[in-house]
Amino acid sequence: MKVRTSSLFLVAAAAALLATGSYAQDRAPQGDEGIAAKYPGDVGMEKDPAVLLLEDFEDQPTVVNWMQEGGWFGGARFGPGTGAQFTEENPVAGKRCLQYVLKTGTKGVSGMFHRIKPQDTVFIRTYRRFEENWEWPKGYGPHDVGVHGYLGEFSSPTGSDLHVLLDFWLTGDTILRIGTPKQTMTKWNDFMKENYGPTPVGGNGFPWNVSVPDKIVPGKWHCSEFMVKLSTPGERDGAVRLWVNGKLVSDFTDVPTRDVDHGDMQLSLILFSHYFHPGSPKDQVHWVDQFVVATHYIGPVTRAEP
Ligand SMILES: [Ca+2]
Repeated sequence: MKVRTSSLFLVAAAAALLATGSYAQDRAPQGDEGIAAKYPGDVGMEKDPAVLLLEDFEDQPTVVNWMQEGGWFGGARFGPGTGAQFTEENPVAGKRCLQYVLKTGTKGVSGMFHRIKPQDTVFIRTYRRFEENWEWPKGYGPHDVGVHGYLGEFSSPTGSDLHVLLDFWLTGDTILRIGTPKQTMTKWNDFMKENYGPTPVGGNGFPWNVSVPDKIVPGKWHCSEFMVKLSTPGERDGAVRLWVNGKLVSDFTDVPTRDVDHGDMQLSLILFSHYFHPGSPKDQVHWVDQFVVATHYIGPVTRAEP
């Protein structure tokens, strides 16, 4: 009876929230509630009006000059000898994925960049797999991907006016970090502690305030997605969310991502990095696949009905 009363109360509360509209607007989607559900295997997803970029590595990625639109720049090179080569071994979807070959001490291949049409809200989904005998570097990172906002010239990934970076950690954890070195807010470590409580792996990473994410399992694909919504200049109404394998783990809607001096700043640059600060402890490989940037929640790759 107690359970029943409680359930009824929850139903009534949910109905009340839906009636006000606030719950329906603010609830973060999860699982297959995104764009990917409409495109099994991600096939044809690039045509969706919400999709800004789909890089599935099925065809040769387009490489352009620095800061040009329509492709990857920043030293993007592929093929034998570059440390980044295509393979047909175990892709997430399609026939191919990209394999990174790390030699002992290597930090990774050069970070690739891609310009998107400037946005206030961006979702980024990526798949990553580490070899079964994977050994984590004994230090910071690796970074995985990032999104940047800046005014004037782009300086560097961590020197831009706003950067939100998806990182992995040597404990097999997934975390989102933020930095705004040229804005009013610079001390994110303190801000996190004072406003959001202890962070999972320290520093400027957002806590997992919704659920604990799946650990990275070497040999298995790990799906991460994050979103950044810019705040009204000078207000604490920006949003940052992180999903791991389709499950929401971090959800913050009071983030000051844009100060009054950055009213014209938008999200315009994507970083595809995979950078290990201390270098790989041995020769080993890892893979990426099905990278998507969109204006709405994407979700994990879905499969066609049998
Ligand atoms: Ca693929």
